[in-house]
Amino acid sequence: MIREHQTTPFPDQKPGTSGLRKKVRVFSQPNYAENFVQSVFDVIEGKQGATLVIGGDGRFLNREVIQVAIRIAAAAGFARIVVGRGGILSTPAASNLIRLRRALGGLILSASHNPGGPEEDFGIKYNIANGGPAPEKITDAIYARTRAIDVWRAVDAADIDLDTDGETQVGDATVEIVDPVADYAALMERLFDFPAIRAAKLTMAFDAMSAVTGPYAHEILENCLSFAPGTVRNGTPLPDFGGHHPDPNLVHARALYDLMMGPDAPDVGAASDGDGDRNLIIGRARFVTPSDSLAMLAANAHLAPGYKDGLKGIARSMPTSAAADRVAERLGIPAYETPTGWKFFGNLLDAGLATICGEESAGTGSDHVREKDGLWAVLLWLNILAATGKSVDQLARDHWATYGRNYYARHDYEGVESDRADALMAELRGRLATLPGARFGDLTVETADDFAYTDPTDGSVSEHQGVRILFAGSSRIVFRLSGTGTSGATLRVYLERYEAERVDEDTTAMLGQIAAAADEIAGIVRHTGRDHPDVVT
Ligand code: G16
Repeated sequence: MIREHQTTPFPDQKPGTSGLRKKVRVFSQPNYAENFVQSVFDVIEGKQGATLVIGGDGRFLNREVIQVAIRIAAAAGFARIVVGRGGILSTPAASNLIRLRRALGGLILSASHNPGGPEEDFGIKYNIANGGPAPEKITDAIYARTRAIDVWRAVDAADIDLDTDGETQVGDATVEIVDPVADYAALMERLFDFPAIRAAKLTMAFDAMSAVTGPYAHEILENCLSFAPGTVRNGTPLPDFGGHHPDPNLVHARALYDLMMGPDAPDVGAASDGDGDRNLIIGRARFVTPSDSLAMLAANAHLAPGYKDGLKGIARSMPTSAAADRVAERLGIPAYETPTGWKFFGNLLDAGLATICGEESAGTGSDHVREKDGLWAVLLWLNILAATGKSVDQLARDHWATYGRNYYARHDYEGVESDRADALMAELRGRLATLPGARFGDLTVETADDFAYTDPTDGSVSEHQGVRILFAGSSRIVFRLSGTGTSGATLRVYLERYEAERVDEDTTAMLGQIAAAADEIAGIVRHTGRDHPDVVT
């Protein structure tokens, strides 16, 4: 039986860079998750008889929202609902499952790298049939629907057992509980040379950050690739991630960083985030920035079986450094620059214009799914190290010797009052026309603009995607506000300097002048009251 539940709209259900992310206590309000899930289903077409995938990163509220979403999906007409056992699916594994099962789409429950627990964050994202995040025209329609919704419908049924593989009937829908790891592991085995990785006998520390990649990493790294037991650390997904931020950067993966800089470092240190789509790569005494990692993976991808025929193109988000562009140039393939957000890569991948994509925010991936993929990046690194016999450090040095180096850092000012952050961006946008020709120390502004993107496949235009200040000699500053936070605003300032020959300098020293120019241009201290960033990555 389908029961109708009267409701009223919540005004704040606008999806951000990657779905709707809010505090758990916001999501726990009666009707809050239900309204959003129903709004998704009200907007998408073709539900009758279709398949839907549901899974999440195991954070607090995951199981409860999955049970509700199953009942609403069954009432909406889906014939089959495929759910990861225990409610677990990493974001890339969910993307793979959507594609494999030819599903209409999927619900991914995650707030990614944001912390979890009763006082922390939760999120819901809808992915479409290609396995990728819904494009803006769908998320806009979902938001519009949330503003008008007055009823949600659910099959009147009890909670189902999420922990046992098999099928259960919920109304007219069949709910299938599946192994969250098996299909994904099989895909990785097709893309990469597992025997070569095994034979290289590399040592590694992989920090799953008590988040979703634990079960995937245990299976692939320790069971399939024979890395020593204990290679995977923090490998059990916990609802509160053990009280940590599951964000694989130098602040939140500090223990891994310290290990890799110390005398007992293994060959490779790696980590992934809450939902398994981000990655961190550190060699012995060598941190690789995500922008460099993209460039190095692209330059060497042909060494892995899945990419032996070469790449069709390389795409990066605008704030990501231009290191990958230099690789594309040398390979004679196109380079694409998109706004921040993986959803912008989907069309390029579907159209066969790009094979590898990446972002400064620690995301790298390829056309094997339509999400960024943390373990995929780790495995491609391992495949390249095995094929070349080089260390991470040697590979990085050789890369810079060939292409030059894009020194790069991101400064985050977190929890800034939204009004103050908006004022900073508005003032900056107002100054853009006056900046070309202006000098800041030794730096001369060449161009300054507010990035707008026209999708080459469907002509859709996305404006106001971040302010770019380009200096003579290819140095650059980008300013934008985060689209994934759940309280206040986060100002992100991206600093970049290209050097063709001086490739072995200290990043902080190389970016000092540019950082000073960023404050002078945007008035960061004046607007935010902060004299240093909270996080530098
Ligand atoms: C999400 C998107 C990424 C994007 C990132 C940027 O990552 O999926 O494509 O680069 O947000 O975040 P912000 O707007 O805060 O700079 P994730 O890992 O949070 O899903």
